Amino acid sequence: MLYPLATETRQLIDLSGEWQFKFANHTDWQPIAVPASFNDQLVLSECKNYVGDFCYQTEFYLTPAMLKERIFIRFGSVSHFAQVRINDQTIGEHQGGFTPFEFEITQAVRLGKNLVRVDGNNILNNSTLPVGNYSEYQNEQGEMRKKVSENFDFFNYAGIHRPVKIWTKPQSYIEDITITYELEQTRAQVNVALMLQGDWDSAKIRIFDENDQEVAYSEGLVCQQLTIENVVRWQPRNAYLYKMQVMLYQNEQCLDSYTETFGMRTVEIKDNQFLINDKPFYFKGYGRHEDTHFNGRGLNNAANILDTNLMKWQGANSFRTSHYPYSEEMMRLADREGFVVIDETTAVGLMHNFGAGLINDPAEQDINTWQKYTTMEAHRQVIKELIQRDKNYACVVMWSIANEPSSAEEGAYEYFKPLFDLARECDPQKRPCCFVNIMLAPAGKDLVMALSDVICLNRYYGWYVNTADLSQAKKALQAELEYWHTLFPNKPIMFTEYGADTVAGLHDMDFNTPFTEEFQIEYYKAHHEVIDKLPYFIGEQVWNFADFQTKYGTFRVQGNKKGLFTRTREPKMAAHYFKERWNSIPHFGYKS
Ligand code: GCB
Repeated sequence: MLYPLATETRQLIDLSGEWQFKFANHTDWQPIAVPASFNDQLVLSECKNYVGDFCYQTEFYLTPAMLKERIFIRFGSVSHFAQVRINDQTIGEHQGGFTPFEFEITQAVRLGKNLVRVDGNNILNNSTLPVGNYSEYQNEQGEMRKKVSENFDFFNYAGIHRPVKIWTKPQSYIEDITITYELEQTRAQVNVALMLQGDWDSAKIRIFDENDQEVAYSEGLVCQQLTIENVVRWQPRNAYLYKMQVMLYQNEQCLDSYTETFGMRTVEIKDNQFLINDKPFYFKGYGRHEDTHFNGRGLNNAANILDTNLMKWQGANSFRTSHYPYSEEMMRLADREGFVVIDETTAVGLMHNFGAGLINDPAEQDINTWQKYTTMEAHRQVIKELIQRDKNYACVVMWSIANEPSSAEEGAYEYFKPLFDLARECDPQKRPCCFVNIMLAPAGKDLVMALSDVICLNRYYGWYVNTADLSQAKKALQAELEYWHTLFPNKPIMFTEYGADTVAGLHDMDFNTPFTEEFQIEYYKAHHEVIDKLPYFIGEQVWNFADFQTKYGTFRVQGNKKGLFTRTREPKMAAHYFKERWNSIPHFGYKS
């Protein structure tokens, strides 16, 4: 799916700004910012925690020139369901809160003023991703209310989270561009598959380097091959992006033009190493969240740029899009800045018995996740949409099919096998695929790891278990890592999460006091003593980059405090510790 850009044949209107908003059944509209979550803009707790239907609307204007073209409306994302109306005509709907969708609206628009209305809802349940525990109850006034208790550890922010754009395209247009390539030393054979609409007789492709010099040209039909000599590869933290201009022609006349940027690198897993451009890469970085003050989960470009610069300052080279596809703006930034990305679906919360003791109905306690949840369809959809959207990014080196599913329960392998197959089939670049394993499904109990190319572990020894006992934590960690290695000697192992909640400003003489800034550092040092010695351990992604908002719970004090930075991005002491560490670990060849 192409990112919305203005070109010489396409116009773009960005509808970001102030829209009108109301909860369903309310009569009064009120101002709201788009893109952003509605939750933190409305002050009252019942608004922040509202579950159910809501409406957004705004106006846009079309000129006579625009009406000669085909006209589309494109949403970066709406959490979690949206039905779109233009001038009272229903145009289409989309389920899934973290992927873009686009509808043609040519037949519904008119010259001058047009009205767009979005009827959305933020309900999550047993069939959606993420998974939520949905219920209904009567409040003190006897009114029915809906409730979603998150089956995951981040706040269920909702609304129009990413930009909305009106995009004109010519009558015949380029719908999609898929780029694959073979790299041999300094030569690249680039294969381009075009999806084209309407009438045309040829497509011309020009590739430009970063100095805007043309390095390859071809003319033909929907599949074309070009050769680039003296290729500069995309490297972690040293990105190089080519520009591919695709032009659609009929009778010598250019009908449409679109420019896709792309980098080229190889990815391979061999002898328990993760090779990028044939060299063993070491992941240094984070699991993150799209989470900021005011914007909630909505796009915050300033925060994205600040975060990227903070990660550079620390010598980080990678992150995982925990636990959902991030904005296209962030993906483009990562591609440009050379951050290596593990690109994750929305599959989080796939564990029915997670808080078994807290499930009220004892009859529910023995029910198996893979019988209880009906997420297969949503899971297939998000895998397809994610890969379709992000397939051309060089920064994406691996797809994460799920975070912490119940992978030790019977039925887990059968659930995941077709999903890994689907991801491998959908990806034109055939990148590795993984899932992220939870502590409750350790080596020997987990049933899914055979499908995963990398053993990605979220581990909390010394925090949720062996709390503050770092010497026991080290022993338990070492034993588990060795066990995984015995089971899968050729698979590399990495942390996709490890961390300890830390309240900024909390200090103690005793370095073993949980929640203090001193303890956070000691916790990480203990883990590094173990992993630095293991040649097959290929990366450390800290949980989390910054403190973030979660649902309410006795384990959470205004959210999750495992950030190395606060929610407003002040560094905790551990941020400096990692700056020293990561700046002294090379991106390649650390363990060789
Ligand atoms: C995990 C989850 C993450 C949580 C984290 C924690 O394993 O993947 O979403 O926030 O633990 O802090 O407990």
